[in-house]
Amino acid sequence: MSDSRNISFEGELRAEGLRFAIVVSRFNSVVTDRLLEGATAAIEKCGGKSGDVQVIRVPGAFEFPVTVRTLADTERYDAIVCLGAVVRGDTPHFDYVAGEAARGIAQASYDSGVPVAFGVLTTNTMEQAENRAGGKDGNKGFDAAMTAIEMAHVLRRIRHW
Ligand code: INI
Repeated sequence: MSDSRNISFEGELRAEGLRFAIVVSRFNSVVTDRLLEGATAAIEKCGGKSGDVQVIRVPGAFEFPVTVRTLADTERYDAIVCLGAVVRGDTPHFDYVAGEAARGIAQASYDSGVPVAFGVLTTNTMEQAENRAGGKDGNKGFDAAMTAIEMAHVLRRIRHW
């Protein structure tokens, strides 16, 4: 097609000049500290500056939605990353915490228009969580930050099209 507007695009993996908030849960901090290392490594790899990254620690994943919504409402951030680990126990608690975290984070992102990356592990065991936080299955914190960088550019480009 020859229409010059009919071009496809993807967000660039360039973090320079972007401002990020990373919300990290203290619950299961053995895992979430590793996710944070991965996320900051991703931003650094893409040229982001540590002064443009604000890290906010919250008690657990259930606290993500209201924190994300409040951060998004400040309009200070190009993207937000949530890093948590919800590990299944013997009671239905897991389902409430993981379900509300996912639902509320998504809702805050839809309502605010700020991209929010879901770096929240939901696993049956701690071993599975550790494998995904810098272990044999990679680092989902790194992946979440890469998604945040890409989506910041995608939404910016859509808005300025
Ligand atoms: N919070 C987590 O982030 N991960 C968990 O695995 C978890 N479990 O298993 O209970 C958890 N619970 C705490 C919850 O997120 C809240 O902080 C708490 O209910 C107070 O609101």
